[in-house]
Amino acid sequence: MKLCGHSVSPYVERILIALEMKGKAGDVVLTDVVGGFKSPEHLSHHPSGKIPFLLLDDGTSLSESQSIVEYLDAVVGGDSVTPADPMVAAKASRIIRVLDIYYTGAIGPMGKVAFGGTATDEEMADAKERALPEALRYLDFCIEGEHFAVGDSWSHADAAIMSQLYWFERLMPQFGVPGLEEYPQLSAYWENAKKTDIYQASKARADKSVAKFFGNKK
Ligand SMILES: N[C@@H](CCC(=O)N[C@@H](CS)C(=O)NCC(=O)O)C(=O)O
Repeated sequence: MKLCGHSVSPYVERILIALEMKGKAGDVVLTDVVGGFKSPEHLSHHPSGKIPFLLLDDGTSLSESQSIVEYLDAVVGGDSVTPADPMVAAKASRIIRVLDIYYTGAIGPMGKVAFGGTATDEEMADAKERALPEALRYLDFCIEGEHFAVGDSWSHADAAIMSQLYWFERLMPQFGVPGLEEYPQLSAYWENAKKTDIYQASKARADKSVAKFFGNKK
């Protein structure tokens, strides 16, 4: 199986982290986008021309990082990243939704500006003063442990959080966004998560990929 994309993307990293948690990192080969970025072949697998997408040996493809994590969790074996307890599983899923809906929506203007786009002063102010603090408060509320976001082992929620917070730490200071100190559950969790081998390996991959694409200007 090929995973098309690069570690510069938190969505690619979500999948690679989840595979590491499963002890199955070797089951998927990370490759460049087949046919080239935004090529007709790329668009045939992902109509928005985004990364990542998964390409099976029989040509079947699947886009959307979370759908890919869930598919791989079901087929590659190893430790499950979906909690067995229904409530814990739902809470892990809630964290992922908070990240993918509220957090990702909130950082939109900063992301645009950081990667060469534009945002109005009003959009930036709303993101920094309202939307991002609201999303982080919600995330803080959802995190239940200092070592695992929910339950008593790694889950796909941890993979989603770690991959997004890598970019939070890397980009937000340049926009004057304060750190995570105001969010007690989240900051205690994040301080521990950062020290783990799983996060350090992800950070090393992402750092290398950022250097390749942006020459460390981000
Ligand atoms: N919801 C998607 C998000 C994917 C996404 O936004 N990918 C970005 C890279 S981080 C991308 O490919 N952007 C290129 C573009 O939009 O042209 C997922 O979870 O896979």
